[in-house]
Amino acid sequence: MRLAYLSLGTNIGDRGAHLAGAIATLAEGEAFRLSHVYETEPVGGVDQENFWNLVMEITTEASADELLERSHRAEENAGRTREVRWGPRTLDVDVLLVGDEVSDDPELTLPHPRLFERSFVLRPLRELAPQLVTDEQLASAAGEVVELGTLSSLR
Ligand code: GSY
Repeated sequence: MRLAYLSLGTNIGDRGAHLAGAIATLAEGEAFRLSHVYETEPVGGVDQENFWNLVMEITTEASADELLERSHRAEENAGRTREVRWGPRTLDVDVLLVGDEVSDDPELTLPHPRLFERSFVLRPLRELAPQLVTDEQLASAAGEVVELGTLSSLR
């Protein structure tokens, strides 16, 4: 049993519904915790709507590949299309960390290669796991983020 952290983001349509709709697919019956939802400035240069982001912690027996497969399934269920790189999307799920596993597999690099560059990941991750994110890492990460509240309070 180990802890895995996934980052969820959405900026098309009913953002709360896309986040809420993904949780059961990602957890597959395992115990989980959710960070608050954050409204975040888009990172990546494309002019688009703000995102809603959160981080999910799963206490899991799944392999990293199984977690990646759950993530793809949740994106497909949300009607995800991949037209524009860095562009708007109904749902994006990134596997950030799976225990202390390290992998340079291009399909699933662990820890996630851009984990420490993005405030929209670090703020919610730090809420769940303060020991994983230092003040310095948070200060040097890109993008404005505003805490909105729990996912259930926004539905
Ligand atoms: O990498 C996840 C998708 N994404 C996001 C996101 O989730 N939040 C913000 N704020 N910017 C983003 N740019 C991309 S691509």
